[in-house]
Amino acid sequence: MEKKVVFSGVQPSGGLTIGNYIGAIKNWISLQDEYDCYYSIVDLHAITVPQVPKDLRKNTLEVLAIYLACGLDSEKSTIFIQSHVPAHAELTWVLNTISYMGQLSRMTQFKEKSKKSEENLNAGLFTYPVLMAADILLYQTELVPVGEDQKQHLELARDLAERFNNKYSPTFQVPEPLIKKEGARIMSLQNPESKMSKSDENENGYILILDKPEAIRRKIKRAVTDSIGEVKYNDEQLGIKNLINIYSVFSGDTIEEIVNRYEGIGYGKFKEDLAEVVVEGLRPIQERYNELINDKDYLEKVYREGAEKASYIANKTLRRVYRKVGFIQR
Ligand code: ATP
Ligand code: LTN
Repeated sequence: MEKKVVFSGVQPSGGLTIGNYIGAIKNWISLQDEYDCYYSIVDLHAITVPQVPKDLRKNTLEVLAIYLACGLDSEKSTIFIQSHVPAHAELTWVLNTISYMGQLSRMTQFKEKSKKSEENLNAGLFTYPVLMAADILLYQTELVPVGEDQKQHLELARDLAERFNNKYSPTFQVPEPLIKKEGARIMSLQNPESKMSKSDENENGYILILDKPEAIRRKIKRAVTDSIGEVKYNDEQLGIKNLINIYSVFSGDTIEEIVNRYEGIGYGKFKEDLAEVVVEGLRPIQERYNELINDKDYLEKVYREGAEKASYIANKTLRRVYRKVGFIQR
Protein backbone atom coordinates (compact mmCIF):
# COMPACT_ATOMS: atom_id res chain seq x y z
CA MET A 1 0.00 0.00 0.00
CA GLU A 2 1.21 3.50 -0.79
CA LYS A 3 1.93 5.71 2.16
CA LYS A 4 -0.16 8.85 2.65
CA VAL A 5 1.63 12.13 2.01
CA VAL A 6 2.44 14.75 4.65
CA PHE A 7 3.71 18.24 3.77
CA SER A 8 4.77 21.13 5.98
CA GLY A 9 7.24 23.98 6.12
CA VAL A 10 8.70 26.83 8.14
CA GLN A 11 9.90 30.18 6.83
CA PRO A 12 13.59 31.01 7.27
CA SER A 13 12.62 34.50 8.39
CA GLY A 14 14.66 34.45 11.63
CA GLY A 15 15.52 32.18 14.51
CA LEU A 16 12.92 29.53 15.20
CA THR A 17 10.98 29.78 18.46
CA ILE A 18 9.73 27.07 20.78
CA GLY A 19 6.32 27.98 19.27
CA ASN A 20 7.53 26.74 15.88
CA TYR A 21 8.95 23.67 17.59
CA ILE A 22 5.88 22.78 19.65
CA GLY A 23 3.25 23.79 17.07
CA ALA A 24 5.00 22.30 14.06
CA ILE A 25 8.41 20.56 13.96
CA LYS A 26 7.95 18.40 17.06
CA ASN A 27 4.85 16.86 15.51
CA TRP A 28 6.60 16.18 12.21
CA ILE A 29 9.10 13.77 13.76
CA SER A 30 6.65 11.05 14.73
CA LEU A 31 4.96 11.10 11.30
CA GLN A 32 8.11 10.07 9.47
CA ASP A 33 7.69 6.30 9.78
CA GLU A 34 4.06 6.07 8.84
CA TYR A 35 3.87 8.69 6.09
CA ASP A 36 5.69 9.86 3.02
CA CYS A 37 6.79 13.21 4.44
CA TYR A 38 7.93 16.40 2.68
CA TYR A 39 9.42 19.08 4.90
CA SER A 40 10.43 22.30 3.24
CA ILE A 41 12.25 25.47 4.19
CA VAL A 42 9.97 27.97 2.53
CA ASP A 43 12.28 30.75 1.41
CA LEU A 44 9.89 32.00 -1.29
CA HIS A 45 7.43 32.77 1.50
CA ALA A 46 10.09 34.49 3.60
CA ILE A 47 10.68 37.27 1.03
CA THR A 48 7.08 38.49 1.40
CA VAL A 49 8.59 40.58 4.20
CA PRO A 50 11.89 42.42 3.65
CA GLN A 51 14.95 40.19 4.14
CA VAL A 52 18.66 40.97 4.13
CA PRO A 53 20.05 38.57 1.48
CA LYS A 54 23.02 37.33 3.49
CA ASP A 55 20.83 36.77 6.55
CA LEU A 56 18.29 34.87 4.50
CA ARG A 57 21.03 32.56 3.22
CA LYS A 58 22.31 32.01 6.76
CA ASN A 59 18.82 31.48 8.21
CA THR A 60 17.94 28.96 5.52
CA LEU A 61 20.87 26.72 6.44
CA GLU A 62 20.14 27.26 10.12
CA VAL A 63 16.57 26.07 9.71
CA LEU A 64 17.82 23.02 7.84
CA ALA A 65 20.26 22.21 10.65
CA ILE A 66 17.49 22.73 13.22
CA TYR A 67 15.19 20.35 11.33
CA LEU A 68 17.87 17.67 11.42
CA ALA A 69 18.83 18.41 15.03
CA CYS A 70 15.19 18.04 16.10
CA GLY A 71 15.08 14.59 14.55
CA LEU A 72 13.99 14.93 10.94
CA ASP A 73 15.74 12.18 9.03
CA SER A 74 16.70 12.71 5.40
CA GLU A 75 16.68 8.95 4.86
CA LYS A 76 13.00 8.79 5.77
CA SER A 77 11.66 12.19 4.69
CA THR A 78 12.22 14.53 1.78
CA ILE A 79 13.82 17.68 3.18
CA PHE A 80 14.32 20.52 0.72
CA ILE A 81 14.51 24.24 0.07
CA GLN A 82 11.37 25.58 -1.62
CA SER A 83 13.14 27.80 -4.19
CA HIS A 84 15.09 24.76 -5.43
CA VAL A 85 11.89 23.30 -6.86
CA PRO A 86 10.61 25.78 -9.48
CA ALA A 87 7.28 23.94 -9.74
CA HIS A 88 6.16 25.76 -6.55
CA ALA A 89 6.31 29.16 -8.24
CA GLU A 90 4.85 27.75 -11.46
CA LEU A 91 1.81 26.14 -9.87
CA THR A 92 1.25 29.30 -7.81
CA TRP A 93 0.74 31.23 -11.04
CA VAL A 94 -1.95 28.87 -12.26
CA LEU A 95 -3.67 28.83 -8.86
CA ASN A 96 -3.59 32.64 -8.75
CA THR A 97 -5.90 32.64 -11.74
CA ILE A 98 -8.57 30.68 -9.86
CA SER A 99 -8.14 32.51 -6.52
CA TYR A 100 -10.66 35.15 -5.53
CA MET A 101 -9.44 38.54 -4.37
CA GLY A 102 -12.27 38.60 -1.82
CA GLN A 103 -11.20 35.39 -0.11
CA LEU A 104 -7.53 36.39 -0.07
CA SER A 105 -8.35 39.76 1.47
CA ARG A 106 -10.12 38.01 4.36
CA MET A 107 -7.00 36.08 5.42
CA THR A 108 -6.16 37.02 9.01
CA GLN A 109 -2.42 36.79 8.48
CA PHE A 110 -2.64 39.12 5.48
CA LYS A 111 -4.71 41.63 7.44
CA GLU A 112 -2.26 41.56 10.32
CA LYS A 113 0.92 41.70 8.27
CA SER A 114 -0.42 44.40 5.95
CA LYS A 115 -1.08 46.62 8.96
CA LYS A 116 2.67 46.57 9.57
CA SER A 117 3.51 47.81 6.07
CA GLU A 118 0.69 50.16 5.08
CA GLU A 119 2.75 51.97 2.50
CA ASN A 120 4.19 49.90 -0.34
CA LEU A 121 2.16 46.86 0.56
CA ASN A 122 3.56 44.11 -1.68
CA ALA A 123 1.46 41.73 -3.75
CA GLY A 124 3.43 38.72 -2.47
CA LEU A 125 1.94 39.17 0.97
CA PHE A 126 -1.49 39.01 -0.62
CA THR A 127 -0.88 35.85 -2.63
CA TYR A 128 1.17 34.19 0.14
CA PRO A 129 -1.58 31.62 0.87
CA VAL A 130 -1.78 30.69 -2.83
CA LEU A 131 1.91 29.80 -2.79
CA MET A 132 1.25 27.77 0.34
CA ALA A 133 -1.58 25.95 -1.45
CA ALA A 134 0.78 25.18 -4.33
CA ASP A 135 3.33 23.74 -1.87
CA ILE A 136 0.74 21.39 -0.48
CA LEU A 137 -1.10 20.42 -3.67
CA LEU A 138 2.00 19.60 -5.74
CA TYR A 139 2.65 16.49 -3.64
CA GLN A 140 -0.95 15.18 -3.45
CA THR A 141 -0.73 15.85 0.29
CA GLU A 142 -3.32 14.37 2.61
CA LEU A 143 -2.14 15.79 5.94
CA VAL A 144 -0.58 19.13 6.84
CA PRO A 145 0.77 19.36 10.42
CA VAL A 146 0.72 23.04 11.42
CA GLY A 147 -0.11 25.35 14.32
CA GLU A 148 -3.60 26.75 14.82
CA ASP A 149 -2.74 30.03 13.04
CA GLN A 150 -2.49 28.25 9.67
CA LYS A 151 -5.99 26.76 9.70
CA GLN A 152 -7.48 29.45 7.48
CA HIS A 153 -4.71 29.01 4.90
CA LEU A 154 -5.43 25.28 4.86
CA GLU A 155 -9.10 26.03 4.15
CA LEU A 156 -7.98 28.05 1.13
CA ALA A 157 -5.78 25.21 -0.11
CA ARG A 158 -8.77 22.88 0.13
CA ASP A 159 -11.01 25.35 -1.73
CA LEU A 160 -8.48 25.76 -4.53
CA ALA A 161 -8.02 22.00 -4.88
CA GLU A 162 -11.76 21.48 -5.12
CA ARG A 163 -12.26 24.41 -7.49
CA PHE A 164 -9.58 23.16 -9.85
CA ASN A 165 -10.86 19.58 -9.68
CA ASN A 166 -14.41 20.74 -10.51
CA LYS A 167 -13.36 23.11 -13.26
CA TYR A 168 -11.15 20.57 -15.07
CA SER A 169 -11.16 17.04 -13.69
CA PRO A 170 -9.88 15.34 -10.52
CA THR A 171 -6.24 16.41 -10.22
CA PHE A 172 -5.47 17.30 -6.62
CA GLN A 173 -5.87 15.43 -3.37
CA VAL A 174 -7.87 17.67 -0.97
CA PRO A 175 -5.62 18.12 2.12
CA GLU A 176 -6.58 18.07 5.81
CA PRO A 177 -4.92 20.10 8.56
CA LEU A 178 -3.35 18.20 11.46
CA ILE A 179 -3.40 20.47 14.48
CA LYS A 180 -2.36 19.04 17.83
CA LYS A 181 -4.55 20.24 20.68
CA GLU A 182 -1.93 20.92 23.27
CA GLY A 183 0.53 23.56 22.19
CA ALA A 184 -1.35 24.43 18.99
CA ARG A 185 -0.83 28.03 19.95
CA ILE A 186 2.06 28.97 22.21
CA MET A 187 1.60 32.54 23.38
CA SER A 188 4.05 35.40 23.82
CA LEU A 189 5.72 35.41 27.24
CA GLN A 190 5.16 39.17 27.39
CA ASN A 191 1.59 39.21 26.14
CA PRO A 192 -0.29 35.94 26.62
CA GLU A 193 -3.05 37.17 24.31
CA SER A 194 -0.89 37.17 21.18
CA LYS A 195 0.98 34.24 19.71
CA MET A 196 4.67 33.73 20.28
CA SER A 197 6.30 35.00 17.10
CA LYS A 198 9.88 35.16 15.90
CA SER A 199 9.13 38.57 14.39
CA ASP A 200 8.12 40.08 17.76
CA GLU A 201 10.19 43.22 18.35
CA ASN A 202 10.42 42.37 22.08
CA GLU A 203 12.83 39.46 22.38
CA ASN A 204 11.51 38.66 25.86
CA GLY A 205 8.28 37.53 24.21
CA TYR A 206 9.82 34.43 22.67
CA ILE A 207 12.30 31.66 23.43
CA LEU A 208 14.42 30.56 20.50
CA ILE A 209 15.33 26.91 20.04
CA LEU A 210 18.95 28.06 20.04
CA ASP A 211 18.71 30.41 23.05
CA LYS A 212 21.46 29.97 25.66
CA PRO A 213 20.39 28.61 29.09
CA GLU A 214 20.93 32.03 30.70
CA ALA A 215 18.61 33.67 28.17
CA ILE A 216 15.95 31.00 28.68
CA ARG A 217 16.09 31.43 32.47
CA ARG A 218 15.92 35.21 32.19
CA LYS A 219 12.98 35.23 29.75
CA ILE A 220 10.94 32.75 31.80
CA LYS A 221 11.64 34.69 34.99
CA ARG A 222 10.32 37.84 33.31
CA ALA A 223 7.29 36.13 31.76
CA VAL A 224 4.06 38.00 32.48
CA THR A 225 1.78 36.27 34.99
CA ASP A 226 -0.97 37.66 37.26
CA SER A 227 -1.64 38.63 40.86
CA ILE A 228 -3.62 35.49 41.73
CA GLY A 229 -0.45 33.66 42.70
CA GLU A 230 -1.64 30.07 42.21
CA VAL A 231 -0.46 27.68 39.51
CA LYS A 232 -3.86 26.89 37.98
CA TYR A 233 -4.91 26.12 34.43
CA ASN A 234 -7.73 28.44 33.31
CA ASP A 235 -8.56 31.39 31.07
CA GLU A 236 -8.36 33.92 33.89
CA GLN A 237 -4.62 33.20 34.11
CA LEU A 238 -3.52 33.14 30.49
CA GLY A 239 0.16 33.73 31.26
CA ILE A 240 0.36 30.79 33.67
CA LYS A 241 -1.78 28.65 31.39
CA ASN A 242 0.73 29.19 28.59
CA LEU A 243 3.66 28.37 30.87
CA ILE A 244 1.93 25.18 32.02
CA ASN A 245 1.44 24.19 28.38
CA ILE A 246 5.14 24.69 27.69
CA TYR A 247 6.04 22.75 30.84
CA SER A 248 3.78 19.90 29.81
CA VAL A 249 5.18 19.60 26.29
CA PHE A 250 8.81 19.63 27.40
CA SER A 251 8.40 17.35 30.44
CA GLY A 252 5.80 14.95 29.10
CA ASP A 253 3.81 15.47 32.33
CA THR A 254 0.08 16.06 32.07
CA ILE A 255 -1.48 19.43 32.92
CA GLU A 256 -3.11 17.83 35.97
CA GLU A 257 0.17 16.43 37.29
CA ILE A 258 1.78 19.84 37.00
CA VAL A 259 -1.07 21.72 38.67
CA ASN A 260 -1.10 19.22 41.55
CA ARG A 261 2.65 19.39 41.99
CA TYR A 262 2.63 23.16 42.41
CA GLU A 263 -0.41 23.45 44.65
CA GLY A 264 0.35 25.98 47.35
CA ILE A 265 3.73 26.79 45.82
CA GLY A 266 4.29 30.22 44.29
CA TYR A 267 5.20 31.27 40.75
CA GLY A 268 8.89 31.72 41.59
CA LYS A 269 9.64 28.03 42.10
CA PHE A 270 7.36 27.02 39.22
CA LYS A 271 9.22 29.31 36.85
CA GLU A 272 12.61 28.11 38.06
CA ASP A 273 11.64 24.50 37.42
CA LEU A 274 10.09 25.34 34.07
CA ALA A 275 13.31 27.04 32.97
CA GLU A 276 15.27 23.88 33.77
CA VAL A 277 12.77 21.68 31.96
CA VAL A 278 13.08 23.84 28.84
CA VAL A 279 16.89 24.13 29.08
CA GLU A 280 17.22 20.35 29.41
CA GLY A 281 14.68 19.72 26.66
CA LEU A 282 16.55 21.94 24.21
CA ARG A 283 20.06 20.84 25.22
CA PRO A 284 20.31 17.72 22.99
CA ILE A 285 18.85 19.65 20.04
CA GLN A 286 21.38 22.44 20.52
CA GLU A 287 24.29 20.01 20.83
CA ARG A 288 23.36 18.24 17.64
CA TYR A 289 22.76 21.56 15.91
CA ASN A 290 26.26 22.77 16.77
CA GLU A 291 27.75 19.72 15.07
CA LEU A 292 25.56 20.00 11.99
CA ILE A 293 25.85 23.71 11.28
CA ASN A 294 29.60 23.34 10.76
CA ASP A 295 29.20 20.47 8.34
CA LYS A 296 28.27 22.46 5.24
CA ASP A 297 29.03 19.54 2.89
CA TYR A 298 26.53 17.34 4.66
CA LEU A 299 23.86 20.03 4.69
CA GLU A 300 24.39 20.59 0.98
CA LYS A 301 24.06 16.88 0.31
CA VAL A 302 20.77 16.78 2.21
CA TYR A 303 19.17 19.71 0.40
CA ARG A 304 20.41 18.67 -3.03
CA GLU A 305 19.06 15.17 -2.73
CA GLY A 306 15.85 16.52 -1.23
CA ALA A 307 15.28 18.91 -4.13
CA GLU A 308 15.83 16.14 -6.62
CA LYS A 309 13.28 13.84 -5.01
CA ALA A 310 10.76 16.66 -4.49
CA SER A 311 11.15 17.93 -8.08
CA TYR A 312 10.33 14.55 -9.52
CA ILE A 313 6.94 14.36 -7.77
CA ALA A 314 6.15 18.07 -8.10
CA ASN A 315 6.83 18.07 -11.84
CA LYS A 316 4.51 15.14 -12.38
CA THR A 317 1.63 17.12 -10.86
CA LEU A 318 2.61 20.32 -12.64
CA ARG A 319 2.67 18.60 -16.04
CA ARG A 320 -0.87 17.32 -15.51
CA VAL A 321 -2.03 20.78 -14.49
CA TYR A 322 -0.43 22.41 -17.53
CA ARG A 323 -2.03 19.87 -19.81
CA LYS A 324 -5.47 20.37 -18.27
CA VAL A 325 -5.45 24.16 -18.52
CA GLY A 326 -4.56 23.91 -22.22
CA PHE A 327 -0.84 24.60 -22.45
CA ILE A 328 0.91 22.87 -25.36
CA GLN A 329 3.31 20.16 -24.20
CA ARG A 330 6.99 21.04 -24.45
P1 ATP B 1 6.31 34.92 11.95
O1 ATP B 1 5.90 34.91 13.39
O2 ATP B 1 7.67 35.44 11.69
O3 ATP B 1 5.29 35.42 11.03
P2 ATP B 1 5.79 32.20 12.16
O4 ATP B 1 6.77 31.63 13.11
O5 ATP B 1 4.39 32.41 12.56
O6 ATP B 1 6.45 33.45 11.56
P3 ATP B 1 6.36 30.13 10.28
O7 ATP B 1 7.80 30.15 10.51
O8 ATP B 1 6.03 29.99 8.86
O9 ATP B 1 5.66 31.39 10.79
O10 ATP B 1 5.63 29.01 11.15
C1 ATP B 1 5.94 27.70 10.97
C2 ATP B 1 5.05 26.81 11.76
O11 ATP B 1 5.09 27.11 13.16
C3 ATP B 1 3.58 26.87 11.37
O12 ATP B 1 3.07 25.57 11.31
C4 ATP B 1 2.93 27.63 12.49
O13 ATP B 1 1.58 27.29 12.66
C5 ATP B 1 3.77 27.21 13.67
N1 ATP B 1 3.76 28.23 14.70
C6 ATP B 1 4.28 29.46 14.62
N2 ATP B 1 4.12 30.13 15.77
C7 ATP B 1 3.48 29.28 16.62
C8 ATP B 1 3.03 29.39 17.98
N3 ATP B 1 3.20 30.50 18.69
N4 ATP B 1 2.42 28.33 18.54
C9 ATP B 1 2.23 27.19 17.84
N5 ATP B 1 2.63 27.03 16.55
C10 ATP B 1 3.25 28.06 15.95
N1 LTN C 1 2.62 29.65 5.92
C1 LTN C 1 3.18 28.71 6.81
C2 LTN C 1 4.46 28.12 6.29
C3 LTN C 1 4.17 27.27 5.13
C4 LTN C 1 3.53 26.00 5.14
C5 LTN C 1 3.44 25.61 3.77
C6 LTN C 1 3.03 25.18 6.15
C7 LTN C 1 4.42 27.57 3.83
N2 LTN C 1 4.01 26.58 3.01
C8 LTN C 1 2.84 24.42 3.41
C9 LTN C 1 2.43 23.98 5.76
C10 LTN C 1 2.34 23.62 4.43
C11 LTN C 1 3.39 29.37 8.12
O1 LTN C 1 3.44 28.68 9.07
N3 LTN C 1 3.50 30.64 8.22
